[in-house]
Amino acid sequence: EAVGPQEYTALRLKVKEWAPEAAEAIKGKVPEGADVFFVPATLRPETMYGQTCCFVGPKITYGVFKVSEKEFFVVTDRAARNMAYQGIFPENGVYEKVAELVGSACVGTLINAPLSVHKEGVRILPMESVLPTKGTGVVTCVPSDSPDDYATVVDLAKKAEYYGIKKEWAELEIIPLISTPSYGDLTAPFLVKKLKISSPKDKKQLEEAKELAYKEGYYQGTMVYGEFKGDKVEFAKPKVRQQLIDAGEGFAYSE
Ligand code: A2H
Repeated sequence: EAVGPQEYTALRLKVKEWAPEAAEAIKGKVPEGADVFFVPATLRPETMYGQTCCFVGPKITYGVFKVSEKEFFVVTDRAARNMAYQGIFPENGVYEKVAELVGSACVGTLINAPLSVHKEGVRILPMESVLPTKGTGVVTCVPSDSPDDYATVVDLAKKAEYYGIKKEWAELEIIPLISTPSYGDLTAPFLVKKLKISSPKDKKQLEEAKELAYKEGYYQGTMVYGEFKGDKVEFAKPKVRQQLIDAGEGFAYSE
């Protein structure tokens, strides 16, 4: 766990098509024609090209918060409260919840993920290990570079029926984004295999894989995709972050 404030990049993932249960839950509460965004918080903005889905905790209750008449955010109450003191809502300290959504009801929702190669959109999928007490409670999935994300999508595809999802939602193409001397250009799949991680429940090995991936990616990584291809990750990270912010697709969020 990090000490001191974490500086995240929050992303705006716009809903293109709601899962039926979620559509029912927000009916009459979110104005027709307004945009709703799932808002994940990430420490790896330079990997956003590789988003293949977006995770919610299936048992977590999220709020739908009003940013303006035309814009609403799906995040935890806790995150909305923090955002209200960071100038993200119109009035300082004020956050207005118009509806509640349990994570499981959102599964299958189609969203647009900024920068992702998957322009057709990606799905909201369940991840048991999402903490309601960290970030926004929404986690965007980059299986090339996050061992947790990779182990989860493999498990979701394997047990699609059990999870009540379509297998193909968990099987979007994983593209190489970052190359490192030790782990090649698909760091997370490499480490998951190397540490013999067989499920998202292998907590200890996943913790180790996450440490290794993060350090190696940050200090030794070179971009092999996107506008900063050929540049060191350390250099590309703030650049991609700033681009997302300038494009209105992301914003700074800290806690
Ligand atoms: B990261 P830190 Cl490619 N519960 O984004 C569980 N995990 C959460 C979360 C929550 N409520 N909120 C954010 N996270 C994840 C990308 C990524 C991330 C990559 C590689 C590593 C990585 C794509 N997922 O994180 O405890 C988010 O996943 C490993 C450090 O605040 C976020 O960044 O340090 C990261 O954990 C924040 O973790």
